[in-house]
Order: sequence, then structure tokens, then C-alpha cells
Amino acid sequence: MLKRVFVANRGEIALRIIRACRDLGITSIIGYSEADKDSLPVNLADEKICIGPASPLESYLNIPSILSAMDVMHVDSVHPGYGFLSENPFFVEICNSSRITFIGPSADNLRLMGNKSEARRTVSKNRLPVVPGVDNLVDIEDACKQAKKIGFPVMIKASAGGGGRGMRVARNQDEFRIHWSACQQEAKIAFDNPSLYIEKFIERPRHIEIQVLADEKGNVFVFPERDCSLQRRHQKLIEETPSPVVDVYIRKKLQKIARKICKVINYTSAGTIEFLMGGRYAFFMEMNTRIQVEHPITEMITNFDLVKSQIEIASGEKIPYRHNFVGFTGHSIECRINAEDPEKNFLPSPGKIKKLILPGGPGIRVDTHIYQDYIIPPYYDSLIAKLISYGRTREEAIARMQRALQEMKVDGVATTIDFYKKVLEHPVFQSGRYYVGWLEKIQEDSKNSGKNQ
Ligand code: MV4
Repeated sequence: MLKRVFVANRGEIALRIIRACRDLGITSIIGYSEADKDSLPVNLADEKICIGPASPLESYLNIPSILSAMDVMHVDSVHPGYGFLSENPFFVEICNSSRITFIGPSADNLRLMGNKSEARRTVSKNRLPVVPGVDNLVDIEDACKQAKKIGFPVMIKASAGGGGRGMRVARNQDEFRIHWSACQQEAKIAFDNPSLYIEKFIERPRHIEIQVLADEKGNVFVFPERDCSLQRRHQKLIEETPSPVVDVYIRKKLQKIARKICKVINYTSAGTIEFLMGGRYAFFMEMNTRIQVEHPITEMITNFDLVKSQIEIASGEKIPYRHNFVGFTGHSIECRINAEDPEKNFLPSPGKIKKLILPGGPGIRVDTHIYQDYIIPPYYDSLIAKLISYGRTREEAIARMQRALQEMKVDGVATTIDFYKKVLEHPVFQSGRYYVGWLEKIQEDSKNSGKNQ
């Protein structure tokens, strides 16, 4: 078993990793930036070392700095959390050559799935469903011809993009030519790779994903789906599991696809296969090769500890579970509470937390790194807490989440707590019939009704 884990992250996920280490009886060593010296994970880790200034480029993304910190602290492994270096194949290779175990997938897995059109091609080659589309486009004329063949509207995506970055919808040939050139320019600048691919645009889709765990012995475990369709500008806001629109047949289908993908690429560690669902049709979209923000809802309904499993897998252990299709009971929902002002277009609101009351009671889990008098630094993302509810039914999970939102009080900074209260009360959320563009649509509708009055 690994003995000394370097935590190469911050905030709630750093704390989550520290807790998994403690449960396993192994030592956690956190690398932190100057701006995070008073944070809870730095306080609670077994050992700590500063890795640089506040700016992420100089600390959490600074590979030489992290390598020397890992060397000084004599660690045998590193957990990257999500974001930062978690999906960087170069970092994995450097760790390997320094004899430090990267707690995550192989560099090859990261490289393959990091290129979204290569991922798409791999999946399609194995006769698994992808959105109708094409890559390997020669020039704009070829692309336009292919788009016409697929039928408008189409979506133009950057091969090196993902997570909503570098994509545009074209509804006709004129729009296509404009967006193609703009997309190419953007992709060149943002990802240093101008390569694009096109797909049929799926209207009002849902974002459904399957959590997987794969060990080094070739065992692949697939979990029930998470529904992450409640988003705003590609930021997930509420996730739930199981999905209100997925029945046992669709679930089994998604799980079989996810398992096959992991098998053909020889995947290891935790990962997530993203699907786009239009009606009852599901298409592979992307694979996320990391532990995700929303992993706790899967833990709530399956009793797995996914971070602990990642560490056990990286230690070369088998997953001690008998079924490849993981069973579950009940329903779980997560609200990502941000220090942002919904009244000011979700403008980040860093600063000192003057008063804090955290919720609790039956069916509530709170993953957070904040505490009273903590100062939220302005340099990082604005996630301050994940409220996770569990219920035997969706209705019970919603009611408990509403209780938790009522109980939670944060003074000193603006938060999204009241915004969530409104969303949870909304009949469309309660009916489960929301989709990925829904929040933007009701925001647009409420603006327009304002104009008409
Ligand atoms: C799409 C799509 C519709 N049709 N592809 C965005 C993130 C990445 N994982 C994939 N995304 C999408 N790809 C096709 N062919 C819709 C999305 C999408 C989305 C689009 C607009 C506004 C919000 C969205 C949220 C999730 C997914």
C-alpha cells in the first residue's frame, strides 16, 4: 500500500483526499500556495509544504515546484484532485520517471481522452454510439459540404477543447462559414491546436454520465448514472443520481458502453463517461479522466468511497466488490454553493466569512473547506461548499436539500444559496423535465417578460 500521498490541490477536494488517506491509515502531505496557508486542508493534513505564490501558474500548476516539494517530503505518490494537473500526461510521465505513483489513469489514457475527436473516433471504431458527425476535415469547403450532408443545425467543436470550451452552433451554410473560421482561430489560440470536428446539434439534450472504477487487474466497475443537465454557461450547478429520465434499460445500455470503452483503452482508476441524451437516444460525448466534483452523490447511493478506491487501485489492489454493475439504493442530489452574486450575473464574491452555519441532520453531507473567519482568496474558483442530500426517493432528497439550504447561513460574502432555493421550488425542476439549456432559457424568458410589462 502507498504510504505517503502528496495532495496536489486545494479547497474541498484537498480535504476530501486527506480524509480518504486518514481512513486508510496513510500519511497526507499537502502542497499549498501562499494564499492558502490558513486553509482547512493545510490545517488538517499530516504534513505541509508551501509550493509557491497565490497565482496558480506559480504554485498548483508549477510542475518543477511540485516535484521539488515531493522530493523534499519523500512522498511515494501524488493525488491531483480535479482541475490543475489532474489530466496532464506530461506531469504523469515526470512522476513516473521520479518513481512517484500518480493516483489516476496512465499518461496514454489521458492523452487519448484529452483529444476529443480522437476519443470520438476510438469509441465509434468500436461500434459504440457517437453523435452523427465527421472529423479529419480538409478545409472549409469540405467541412461545409459535410455539414450539409449531416443536416443543419450542426455543432462545430475543437478537437482539443472539451467541457463546453471552443464550440459553436451553426444553423445554415452562411453561419457555418462564419463560425468555422472563428472556431479555428479560437482553438489555435486557446488550445494551440486548430483542428475541429462537426456533429449534428442535439436540441434540448441532457447531460448524463457514468462513473467507472477500473483496477490494474482489468476489472471494470460501472455505477448508476448521474444527471448533470442543470448547468449555467457550462458550469454544473445541480447534479442528481439516478437520473429522473433514465430507466433500467437505458441505464444498462449506458453502463455496458462505459464498460466497453474502459476495456478497449485499458483504462485504470476512476473516470467518467459523458453522454448526450436526446429523447431515449444516448451518444458518447467525452471521457473525464479524473475524480469529479460531483462524485459524492454516487458515493451516497452506492456506499463506495471513490477516492479511497483510487488510492487502493494505485497501490495495485483489486476492488473488493463482486458485481461489475454496482447496485444502489435511494436518490442523491448535490448543490454546488459558490461565493458568487446571482444578482450581479454570478460575479465572484471573495472575502471574509463573518458568520457561518452549516446544515446537518439525516441525509445531509457537506463537503467544504470553509469555516467562520476564513478569507476566500480571489485567485481560484468560487466553489465554497457542496451540499449533498440523500433520500429513499427523489422527493425525500429534494425535501432534505431544501431543509439544508434553509439551515445554511453565510455572512460576509454573496452566495448562490437563495438561487438554489428558487430552482428547487421550480415546477420544471420538481418534475425532472429540465435540460442543458433550461436555466439560460428561463433567464431569457424572465428578461423578456420584464420588457413587455
Ligand atoms: C453538444 C450539444 C448538442 N449537440 N453536442 C457542451 C459540453 C460538452 N461536454 C458537450 N457539450 C454539448 N455538446 C451536440 N452535438 C450540447 C452540449 C451542451 C451544451 C450546449 C449548449 C449549452 C449548454 C450545454 C450544456 C451541456 C452540453
